[in-house]
Amino acid sequence: MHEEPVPEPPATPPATEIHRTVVVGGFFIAGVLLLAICRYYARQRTSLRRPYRIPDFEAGVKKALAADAEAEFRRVVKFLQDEVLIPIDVRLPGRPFEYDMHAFPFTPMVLVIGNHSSGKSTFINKLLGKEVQDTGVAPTDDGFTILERRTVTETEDGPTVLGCPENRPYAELQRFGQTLAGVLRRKRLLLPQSSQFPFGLQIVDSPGMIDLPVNEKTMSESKGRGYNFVEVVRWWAKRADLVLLLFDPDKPGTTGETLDVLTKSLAGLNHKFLVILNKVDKLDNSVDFARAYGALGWALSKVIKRKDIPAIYTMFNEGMESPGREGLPLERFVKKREEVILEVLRVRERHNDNIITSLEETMRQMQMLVGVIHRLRHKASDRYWRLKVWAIFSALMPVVGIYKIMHVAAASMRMAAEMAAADLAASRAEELPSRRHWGFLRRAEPAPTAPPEPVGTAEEFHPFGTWVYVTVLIVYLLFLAGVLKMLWDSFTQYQKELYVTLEATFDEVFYDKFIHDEGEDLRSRWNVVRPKVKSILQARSFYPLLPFVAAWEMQRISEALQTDVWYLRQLARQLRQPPPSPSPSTPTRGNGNSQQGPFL
Ligand SMILES: Nc1nc2c(ncn2[C@@H]2O[C@H](COP(=O)(O)OP(=O)(O)OP(=O)(O)O)[C@@H](O)[C@H]2O)c(=O)[nH]1
Ligand SMILES: [Mg+2]
Repeated sequence: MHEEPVPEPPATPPATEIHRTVVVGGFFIAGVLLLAICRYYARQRTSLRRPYRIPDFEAGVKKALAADAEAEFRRVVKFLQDEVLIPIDVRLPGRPFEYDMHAFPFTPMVLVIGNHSSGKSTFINKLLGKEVQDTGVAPTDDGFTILERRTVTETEDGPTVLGCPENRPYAELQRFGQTLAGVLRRKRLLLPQSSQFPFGLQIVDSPGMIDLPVNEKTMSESKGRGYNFVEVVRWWAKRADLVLLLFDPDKPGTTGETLDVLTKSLAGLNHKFLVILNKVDKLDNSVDFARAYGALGWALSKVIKRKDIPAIYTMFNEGMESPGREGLPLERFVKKREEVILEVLRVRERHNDNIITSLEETMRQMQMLVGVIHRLRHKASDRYWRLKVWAIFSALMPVVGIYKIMHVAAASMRMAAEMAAADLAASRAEELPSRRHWGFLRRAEPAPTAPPEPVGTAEEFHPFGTWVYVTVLIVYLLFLAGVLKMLWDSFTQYQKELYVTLEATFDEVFYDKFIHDEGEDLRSRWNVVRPKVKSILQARSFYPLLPFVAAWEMQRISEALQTDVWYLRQLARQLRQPPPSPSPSTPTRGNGNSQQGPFL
């Protein structure tokens, strides 16, 4: 009978193997989970956690934009400053971007600067429709006056302005000292109904620039003004939405303070200043005009390093032309003046755009600064490591050399000592036969072979005295100190080289950008960033320890530039749009007076 084979039960793995698989699997899963959690937290830390939501523009922008665009605008600007820029800025020595941040609230502002007696105060008076500022041929204004339209007339002194809660950035002026506070004032004015000057706009009259050559030492303190004029003007220019830069035909040159203001105070702010050649009514003929215009254009081309010189507005102040005087036909210049006035009146519309432009520029400047600092840091670290290897090599090589020399010297001295001992023994042995000569009288003895004097083992053998070791050690230490000093000198020299060749480092970092048209833009930004980089380098004497900014921080700036800045522009556009037309029952006032509410 055929018997069916009984199938064997499947082999069950031993219990220990199951146990091991479970443990390994458990560890693996736990590891993966841990990694995921770490990644999640790293993402959380490094990504932009916005307190606002950027609308999905694909799905209808209009519907998605914030209801209170003004508040949203400020929130976005504040978030980008607090979360993206300030954390990097605080780690940079001297906080180079501290005064580039915006503080709210701040009323739109026009700054009027120029040579003394170029007609600044006269222009402002005409604009206000009231003789508010003193005018005169001699230098008249010695300080900064903020003028604003209000429903009552009052004048406030500097300290009151600095603590003004309606314009928070003024508090920053405190850093320029008491003297500036002493020459700062604000005039709130009740203007005639006919005045075209709107509510909610500030215009700032400034002291005339002295167009005389000044020496380096007096430049920073600006001819005894008691405060750093150039820096103060830069502060105003940065905060302003429009800068009017007035020249008059008598002094169209750009020397002294004017030169400083153009090259330092207004650097990188080309987009918001208007160059005005005022008082053209004083020119007798077209030859004089061409000369004055040409002189100003030539002088500007010297200080504004751009291919295209900004347009020069040629005008004269209203009512200043002498009646019946034969000169240039003035109609064209009246038109130009109207253009300038229009620019002033449009400033409130541009205010938010200016904030965005300035914020974007600060971000790009920070990117540029960090890029250059990184390259310098990398170069310096690289050189430092190479020198460190040299230092180790120079420290070890003599040790090996000295050890070898002393070893060989000790061995040869030991050999010499042994040979001397053997010689001694041999000579003693030679003396023995003379004694043995009489040996027949005694019992015959084997001739003793005298052992050589022991010189000790290699370890016990000390051929050199302590002074030799001390001398060798001192020589070695002196040599080492010399080598280290030489290496350190070469490193500091290299650092100096890096400082001097900053331009080359900048070119290296941005070489690919110069292929495109961005080159000129980058160079003008570099003019602003360069002094910041230099002051960081001066603050850190050891470049490998220059501040480090992580890649994700830079990534956040790029992301903000791409997304948030664009969102801000949408908000600004919404804010620019005229408010819904008022109901017929609501009375409106002309000349922008309808917006006086919050500024009263
Ligand atoms: N011919 C002519 N004279 C003008 C014009 N604008 C101003 N003035 C005269 O130039 C002189 C100086 O004018 P201001 O307005 O005081 O000049 P400023 O730039 O404010 O001078 P400072 O405050 O000293 O810097 C005054 O006598 C004005 O009357 C103009 O367009 N044409
Ligand atoms: Mg004046």
